[in-house]
Amino acid sequence: MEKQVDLTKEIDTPGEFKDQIIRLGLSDEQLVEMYATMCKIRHFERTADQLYALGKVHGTMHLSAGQEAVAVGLGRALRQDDYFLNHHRGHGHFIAKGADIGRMMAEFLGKDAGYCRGRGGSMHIADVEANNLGANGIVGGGISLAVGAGLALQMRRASQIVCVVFGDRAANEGIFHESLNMAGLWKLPVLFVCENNHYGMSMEISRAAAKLPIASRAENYDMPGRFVDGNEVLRVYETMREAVEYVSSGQGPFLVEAETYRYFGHSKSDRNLYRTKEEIDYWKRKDPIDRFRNKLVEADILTIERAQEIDMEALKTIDMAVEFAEASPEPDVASLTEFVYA
Ligand SMILES: Cc1ncc(C[n+]2csc(CCOP(=O)(O)OP(=O)(O)O)c2C)c(N)n1
Ligand SMILES: [Mg+2]
Repeated sequence: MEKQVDLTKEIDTPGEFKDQIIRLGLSDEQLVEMYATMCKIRHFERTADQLYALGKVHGTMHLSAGQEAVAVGLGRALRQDDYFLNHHRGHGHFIAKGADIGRMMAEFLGKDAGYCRGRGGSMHIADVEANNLGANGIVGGGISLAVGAGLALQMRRASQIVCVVFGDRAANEGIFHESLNMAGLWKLPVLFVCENNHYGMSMEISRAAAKLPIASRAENYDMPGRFVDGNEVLRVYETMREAVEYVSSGQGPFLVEAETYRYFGHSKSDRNLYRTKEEIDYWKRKDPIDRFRNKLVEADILTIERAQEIDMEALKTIDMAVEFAEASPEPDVASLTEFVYA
């Protein structure tokens, strides 16, 4: 079977960017902030990788470098008090949704200041008070939890929605189909976001899905479905904004599939032997941060010098988060059995 992506195809349509900005009504400040958040996520992932190599991180890790535009486009479209669930590759989404980077790093290092008091690690960042219902190491696990949260919101007649992010391979699990069916049937306020990075561990999507795009599955569950270039932050934002408006108006659930690519291996045990150089080169040309920076510079919204400064400031923020995490105490041994039972 042919791969899903034509590696020779044009990446951007000339002249599109200015139209997009006008249509979306984003200020220069907001655009630059989106760029800065993408830089922060990239540095966060690189730094987390380095900390792992130094043996400081407990458990494994799934890094999302390359997928920053999905996180930032979605983060801007969601409202502060919307509920949020995530999967194992979720650092970027939490950062874009406003999580405290120091507490995230502390969680990775198993420190008491971490979001789960150092007990969860990279795959378990949760902050229930901030309506962040957590990440999940069970592929597809968050999808059904989102349906439960959506039902609770509907019964309470709340104005918020719940958003859940999951991977392309989670969309092949039974839980995806059961959950979308229920959400479509009961018209629950759930935004389903499938982050299609082409791989579930090492197998390419075209060898795993009978029909693409995944977004077309929405029709079977009576909800709108959209496929979007997940490496183009403004297109992601526009699509997510449409989806958030639809779901929060009470019309029911919505499925968005954002196509993107991860640069690192699946997890820390991946020797990365299954991708061609041509494929990697294609996606490097489509890099979400480079593309957005180039467009901002072309549109005179950012100078190259200012872009470099923003990048350095992002790195500094991450370094400070690491300092905070390293200086934080270990959890008290006496608290070992706390949080085991609810
Ligand atoms: C129910 C279940 N099956 C298998 C696994 C092992 N596993 C962890 S991640 C993964 C691939 C997930 O791929 P995808 O959903 O596309 O997310 P991505 O890793 O690409 O972000 C698998 C099979 C698991 N954690 N849970
Ligand atoms: Mg995947």
